[in-house]
Amino acid sequence: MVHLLRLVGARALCARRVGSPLLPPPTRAISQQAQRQMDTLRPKVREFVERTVRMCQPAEVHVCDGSEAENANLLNQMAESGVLEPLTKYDNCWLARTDPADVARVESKTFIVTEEKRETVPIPRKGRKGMLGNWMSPKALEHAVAERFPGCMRGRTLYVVPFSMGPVGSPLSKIGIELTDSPYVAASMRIMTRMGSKVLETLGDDDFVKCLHSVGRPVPVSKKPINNWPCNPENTIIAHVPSKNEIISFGSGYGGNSLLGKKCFALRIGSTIARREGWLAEHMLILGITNPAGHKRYIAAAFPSACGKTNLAMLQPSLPGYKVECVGDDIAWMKFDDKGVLRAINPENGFFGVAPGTSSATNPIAMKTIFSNTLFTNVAKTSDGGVYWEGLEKEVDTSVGIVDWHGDPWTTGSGAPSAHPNSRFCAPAAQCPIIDPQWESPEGVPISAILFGGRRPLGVPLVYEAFNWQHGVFLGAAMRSESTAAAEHKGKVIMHDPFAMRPFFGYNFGHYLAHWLSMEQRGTPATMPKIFHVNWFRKAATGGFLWPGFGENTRVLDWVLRRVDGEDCAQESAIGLVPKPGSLNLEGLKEAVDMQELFSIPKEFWQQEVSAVAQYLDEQVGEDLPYPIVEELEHLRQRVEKL
Ligand code: GTP
Ligand code: SPV
Ligand code: MN
Repeated sequence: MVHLLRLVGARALCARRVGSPLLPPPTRAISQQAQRQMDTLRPKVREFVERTVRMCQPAEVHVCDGSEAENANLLNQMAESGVLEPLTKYDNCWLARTDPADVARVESKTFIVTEEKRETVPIPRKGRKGMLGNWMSPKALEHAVAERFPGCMRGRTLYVVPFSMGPVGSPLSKIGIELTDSPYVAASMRIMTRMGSKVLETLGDDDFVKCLHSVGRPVPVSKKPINNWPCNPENTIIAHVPSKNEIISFGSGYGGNSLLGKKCFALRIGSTIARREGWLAEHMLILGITNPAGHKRYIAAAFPSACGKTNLAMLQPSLPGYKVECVGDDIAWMKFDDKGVLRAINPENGFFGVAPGTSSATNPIAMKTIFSNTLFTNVAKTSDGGVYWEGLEKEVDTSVGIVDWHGDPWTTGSGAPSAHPNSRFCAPAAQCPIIDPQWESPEGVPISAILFGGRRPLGVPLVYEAFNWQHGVFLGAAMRSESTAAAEHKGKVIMHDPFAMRPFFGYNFGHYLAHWLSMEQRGTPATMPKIFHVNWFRKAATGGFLWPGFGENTRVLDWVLRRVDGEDCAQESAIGLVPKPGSLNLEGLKEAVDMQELFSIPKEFWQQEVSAVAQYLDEQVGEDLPYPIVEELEHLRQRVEKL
């Protein structure tokens, strides 16, 4: 940033300005109080703030201390300016409605910036568009910044948000500072991360990840923001510079685009740090599970966005005697300790969970977590000051009036959904009634099994186990899933989403695979996590799900744990180890399940699957595909031919 901002300072006057009025008014000097706050900052932080102030020209600067009083102030200010509405039915809960043009991550405008393109993305075969991330050169970024940032915060307050990913002071944690002109982002970061003065104290004079964020609408705005949600979708860009640990985001105020600790830091920049330092930064939930004998283990699971991580992380076991506790619902940082045991922390401090589909029937634990101190975005609102979304039909009194996520009156059967499919709650993790006692353990929790999975309506069985680590890495590489509303994709198509990380790789996926394969050398064989593939979403010919899912997924976890214990309950199949007939505990299952169909491995489907994966890996990863993955693919092809 230092280097970049210096250049920008020099070029600011001649740079073409986008999304702002032609002649912005001159800025007044920031207040003495803000200047005093800035004077207390240590040199590296202060330099970052001062350079940003010079470039972005905010009207005011506020260094966040993370206190209750500060938070109350922020929330009340946002309520006054119409950014938030209080949800009077609950305790300290608020609703934000975004501009309908700013509702999800924008993968097409997300870039990794490196000197060499190949550091960021494998070179696709001729004529193919690369699908494993977008590369930008440092020069192009410099230009993009110069076009967007000078004066972009005029009339707004710049919030200095110091945050720790992971418990403050844990050896596995990392510190970032987000400079943002969005009070919504500042308040959300206080929920999603450990935020405030303590972080600055812990940081001292060390380096930190520099996160710069602007909604990209200097005041006075050229056109009135929709829903009081300033954003600049035409000029949105989310850029990451791994070599400098920098994130630069412009134009969007929502989710992973703007809460920069989450996908940008913990996954994209995180994966590049993890590669350098020899660990893993993954799009995974972490849960603790105790079996009826009282033996507790931890499981991590990677499913693509909106494919069930939050739900599994908060599972209410249907099998008697089981207990599940939640460590994290979206991101895991995992490192082998000096005994060769893989240990994981959840770098986050809150849940930014998909609202639609969340109900007392599907996720009662989430329902107990989200009705205090929570920011809701793009859900529907009831006339008695509560929230509503698809899935709550049986829980909300139908006599109340409902306004949809646009703020318009809504009734059942009006066609369009009341809540945006990617509407979310942002709630403190500590409020989760089943938060794991070890969730803030500085050394992390030991991981016994890793699950990969996705939405596969056809052909893919409920669960199967990898033959070994190398095969497990292949299962991650070959992941595919039906697209969801969490990103800008249109329609339901089966997309390749290796490791559920396709939108989040911070470096070349081929190198990422080599890194994963190399992890086997770091682990002790006896405690190396076993790898599984699961699919809750297989459908019957009639269209319904074949498996009841949610709490009933305990039955799959039970089988997984018995495999971890070495029980002889699996048999070989063409695609991996599947449960021996009768070994999946179905006792007490309320509805009949067509196990034949749920576990069938249709030859034709798998032949197509093999060619689709082969084509994808060849076209997309090409020269950078590690040989062991090619080998696994060939072995799968041979086994499927024998079906
Ligand atoms: P991100 O926050 O985007 O990373 O999503 P996530 O992986 O945490 O997904 P989440 O748990 O929020 O689930 C998304 C949707 O999947 C919700 O509508 C859930 O109701 C649905 N879902 C979750 N688990 C199951 C399941 O076992 N079976 C079925 N049929 N649906 C499920
Ligand atoms: C996801 O899309 O995987 C999310 C939501 O968890 S966001 O933070 O917007 O990336
Ligand atoms: Mn996610």
